[in-house]
Amino acid sequence: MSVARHLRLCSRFSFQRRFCTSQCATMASRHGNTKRIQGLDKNVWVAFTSLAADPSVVNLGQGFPDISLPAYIKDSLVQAVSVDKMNQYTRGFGHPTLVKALSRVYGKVCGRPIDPLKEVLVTVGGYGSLFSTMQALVEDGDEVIIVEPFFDCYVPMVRMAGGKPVLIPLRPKSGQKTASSADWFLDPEELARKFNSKTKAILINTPHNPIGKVFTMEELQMIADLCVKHDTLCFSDEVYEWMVYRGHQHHKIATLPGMWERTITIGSAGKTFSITGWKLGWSIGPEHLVRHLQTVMQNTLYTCPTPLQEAVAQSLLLNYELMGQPECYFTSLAEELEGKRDRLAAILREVGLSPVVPEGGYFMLADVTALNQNLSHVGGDEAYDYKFVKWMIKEKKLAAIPVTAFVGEESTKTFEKYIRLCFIKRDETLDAAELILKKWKSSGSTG
Ligand code: IK2
Repeated sequence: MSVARHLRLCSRFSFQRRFCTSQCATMASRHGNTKRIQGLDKNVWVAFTSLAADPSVVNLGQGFPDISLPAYIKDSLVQAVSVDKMNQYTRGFGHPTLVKALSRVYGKVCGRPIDPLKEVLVTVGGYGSLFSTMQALVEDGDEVIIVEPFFDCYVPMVRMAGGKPVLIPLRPKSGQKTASSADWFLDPEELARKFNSKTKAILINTPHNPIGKVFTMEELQMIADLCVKHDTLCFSDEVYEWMVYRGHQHHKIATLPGMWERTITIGSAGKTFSITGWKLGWSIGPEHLVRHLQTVMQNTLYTCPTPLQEAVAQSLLLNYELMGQPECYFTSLAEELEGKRDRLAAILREVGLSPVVPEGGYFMLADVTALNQNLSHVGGDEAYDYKFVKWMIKEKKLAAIPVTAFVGEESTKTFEKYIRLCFIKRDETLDAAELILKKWKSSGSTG
């Protein structure tokens, strides 16, 4: 190409770019975001997933397993796609085999029959289940009580539905070191004060992300009593229901007296079978509530991928038959994870960090105060844990998640000394994390 032609093209493109930029600026000012997403543009996963994507970083950040999966889970998907009709749309509210499998498993767990067609909705992960719940049941101006820390999407989802999040923090038991997730509790009187005539629902999460608390029967009963007294709903996020460690038991609030008819229970195939990339989840509850979630589903996503649903159904049925036996994945995964939990806690203690040992789930908080890491040179007005994790990823090649991503502004000071680490990881990944922490300690800046 001649130089003259090259220059002509360049100036034409740069004119076009300038023209486009000014057009875009005009359009952006005329077509801003809707009110319902105002202020919701920041997201911890978007921010930290890209930072942890560097392959040289040991990733104990976002909650996805890197352990190997049971062969039958993968085989069941291969089998499903090999049948022509499994590659086409299926029933919108949930593939028939999957809703039947869910009604069998949860019928057994809840000790009541669950209608697969009317009391179950299959959707896109626990996220989809939470979204359809909020859109279907939270009205403009409704208050939704949220236990803090909370899985980060709860507040935006309540806001997008027009509701008002009302936060209640888990507090450390007075005078105790928070060595276990059981050391965090809801103050019954403080919780009672949050309920009023505008309260539509309380959103709970057990086992809890990020603390790992497994709510006791007494704690759930206290919450249930308030729901019944104030005639509110309960949204119970139980995506880690099978990951509960020795000495603790998962209870479903929906099974307490007066609660079935007012509770939506949220579950996840991604968490149940360590297949987070499959993004299938479900809501289970009474017909008079689930039918509204189904309305949201039919008018938004309509249906979920058929082969994935078929494969999850087959894996559920197989484990349903194994319930009570050691090979059942519902219990064998927790056993495998308990060893990893104990190992990570030991590593953290060895380098002088204080872990909060979880009773359930696959996350562990670590108090990083003992590291005494001076981050005053890091600019910006972010909370300490945000600065700390960004610094740790860059300098130490170890990724975690800052805990203040899971709290409102008022609780930032309480939680910014913690980071969250995920331990559903292969031994080699935990080995690599151990190496980093030990080197860090021997370089003199820990403990
Ligand atoms: N509810 C809770 C409590 C969750 O933890 C999740 C998944 N979170 O995983 C990311 C992390 O915390 O690192 C969900 C709901 C969403 O589940 P799903 O992946 O099935 O959409």
